[in-house]
Amino acid sequence: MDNTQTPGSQGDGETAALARPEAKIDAKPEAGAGARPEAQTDIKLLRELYRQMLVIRRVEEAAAKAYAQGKMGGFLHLGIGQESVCVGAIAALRAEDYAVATYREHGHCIAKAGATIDVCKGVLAELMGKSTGISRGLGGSMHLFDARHRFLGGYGIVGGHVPLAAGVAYASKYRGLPEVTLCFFGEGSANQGAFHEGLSLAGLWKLPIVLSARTTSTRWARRSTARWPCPT
Ligand SMILES: Cc1ncc(C[n+]2csc(CCOP(=O)(O)OP(=O)(O)O)c2C)c(N)n1
Ligand SMILES: [Mg+2]
Repeated sequence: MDNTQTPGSQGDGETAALARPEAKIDAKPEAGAGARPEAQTDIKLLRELYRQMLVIRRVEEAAAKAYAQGKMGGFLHLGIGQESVCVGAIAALRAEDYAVATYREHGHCIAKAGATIDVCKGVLAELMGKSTGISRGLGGSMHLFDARHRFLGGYGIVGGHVPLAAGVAYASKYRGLPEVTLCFFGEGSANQGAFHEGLSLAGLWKLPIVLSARTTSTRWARRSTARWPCPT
């Protein structure tokens, strides 16, 4: 039996999506949004990208509603308005490539899996802390993880995920595998030492990593100009 499969994962979609706790990162990745090397900027592709953006928007709207109703514990950091960033960038990946994101990662997780109904259910279940969630209900909003589609988090420590992504890229290079790691970060990451260490290692070792910066001047905390010595 393929070790990416679990007893429930070959049957109906609902069980299949959620039954992935044993998934191994080394296992053959499932085809998701990134699995389209032949993709061209044609109307079919644009329609698919728009569909994915819409799916992410609807999931986050549903999450916001559930959060307001007290159905979710902890924090809920939405990426409404930024759907195109994750969908567009992840569309350039292949299934074997990795994506690593920040704590505002719902869209990235959904896009890496191709915005299927299964991944949406897994994400929403995770936000509600259910054992059927994509991280078995142990993570919640900031800790989505989907090894099966090579989405490796979801991290709450701002900037701390950059060296982790560099480590993933290092592993690919060390093993001689033609994989790329796409690491998303917000401008807030640039305040963290780990961010600079990660970039330094990536540059020194010429790692197969792509860093995608997203400036959101007024999101979680104060405007970035209040935290930065120069405008972003
Ligand atoms: C190391 C660390 N310091 C502080 C925080 C508190 N914190 C949570 S979100 C945030 C702002 C992050 O800004 P950015 O990375 O640009 O993400 P955005 O909210 O704009 O998407 C901060 C400072 C944290 N989570 N981790
Ligand atoms: Mg920001």
